[in-house]
Amino acid sequence: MSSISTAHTAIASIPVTDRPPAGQLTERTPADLWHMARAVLDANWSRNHTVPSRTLYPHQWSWDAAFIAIGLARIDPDRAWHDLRSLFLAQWPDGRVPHIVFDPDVAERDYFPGPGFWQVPLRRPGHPDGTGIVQPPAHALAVWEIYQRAPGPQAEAELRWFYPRLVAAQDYLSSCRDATGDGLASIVHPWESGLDNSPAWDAALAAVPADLGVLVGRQRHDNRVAAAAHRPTDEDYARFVALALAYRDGGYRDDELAARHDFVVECPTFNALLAAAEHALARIAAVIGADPAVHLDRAARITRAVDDQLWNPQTGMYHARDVRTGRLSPARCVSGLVPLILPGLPPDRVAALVATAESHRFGLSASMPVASYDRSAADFDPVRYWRGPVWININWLLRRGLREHGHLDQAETLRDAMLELVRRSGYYEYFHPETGDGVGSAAFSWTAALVLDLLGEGEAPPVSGPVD
Ligand code: 9WN
Repeated sequence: MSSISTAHTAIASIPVTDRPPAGQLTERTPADLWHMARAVLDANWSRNHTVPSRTLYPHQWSWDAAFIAIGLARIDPDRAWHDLRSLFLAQWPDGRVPHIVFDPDVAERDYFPGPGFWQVPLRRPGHPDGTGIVQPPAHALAVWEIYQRAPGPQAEAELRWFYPRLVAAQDYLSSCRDATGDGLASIVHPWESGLDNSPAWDAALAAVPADLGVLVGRQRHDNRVAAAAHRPTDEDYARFVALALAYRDGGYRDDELAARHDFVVECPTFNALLAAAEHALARIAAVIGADPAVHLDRAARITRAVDDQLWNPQTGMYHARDVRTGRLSPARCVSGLVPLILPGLPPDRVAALVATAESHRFGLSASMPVASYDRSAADFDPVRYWRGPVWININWLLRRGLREHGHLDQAETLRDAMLELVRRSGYYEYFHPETGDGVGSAAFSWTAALVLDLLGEGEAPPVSGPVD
């Protein structure tokens, strides 16, 4: 792991700041972007993992770790493996991978809700604490990406370490979280979607009481470090806290979810990543001598279920389904375009999804990447979390989908739009969908990591060692 100590040395010389350098914005070359992205990832490195942001998110997050590893693989595959391994050290015996793995050196007051809130029942020596909920399963995809950057005996050993763990994570989601037996995994909390505050959850959340009393004696950390106008409202936050408490107090059990729990929803992005993970596992299995067929079968089954259960012919996209009512959410959210990443999607669905992405609602053809919510919706909000802003991870996935289905020109347009956005604004957490201004954390890890991936794809820079 010599490259990890190199990273440590680099970190020491980088001031921990969450602001990009002023000036020179329009001068930035791809090489500048590359160096700046490395600096963001180095500054956000903490002992054995990368935090999403020093200010807002001081622990390790699950799907962030996958996106971060994809970028790290471009500059330092050892560090990518190491980072992702640290997440899986917190995996539960039932296979779930916590949505946050807590850094024991971070004080409880520096993030809410921290380990004291989650009170995870099972603490195992040598395993870090995490939460009891999950995030989208992007990790198999990341493992396969890292392997491809630097294949060889050591990388094969990593595949062998990850394979049973990834399979256990998939098994947990495909069995315990299949609340209706329809072949889709349900989320039990908006935080599990990764698109936390999306209008996709509004209909289902309306049934959850917004009791502000649950916030009494509990201090929101997010509003202390980010503008309240960008973050979920107190009402929604109260619902988030109440749902987390209910799931926790039910012992993090998943039986009879639809009858016992107030929020049980099938998300198109979550399930598309679940199927994409099976495709990645098939490739991994082929390298390590396991059976790819079982994964390809599962991928095909999940893909069919996404298409059967979540497609809305009126809107030409997928929608979240409230398992308790059986109804699709009426909101047109970007999460409903992400199934484009699935290889087995019927061609008419692909055509409809691309048309929806290119329409005025999402604006794929324009110079700006795709917004997180229908731009023409009355409640479209350009700065509030997942209710309008542009996010790089989602656009990176959409670009993969475009390439998967041969839409290479649109994929290039999207790549250019993403690079232009960070060239102008920096490695922000998310971006205003009209002005392109950066919003949220100014040194956000997955933005930097995925831009490294986009840059690396074009110019094939060195994968390790100093780039100077
Ligand atoms: C709650 C860390 C995470 C991302 C999510 C993003 C946001 C947290 C929050 O930050 O979620 O998990 O406080 O809103 O929505 O996608 O993983 O970057």
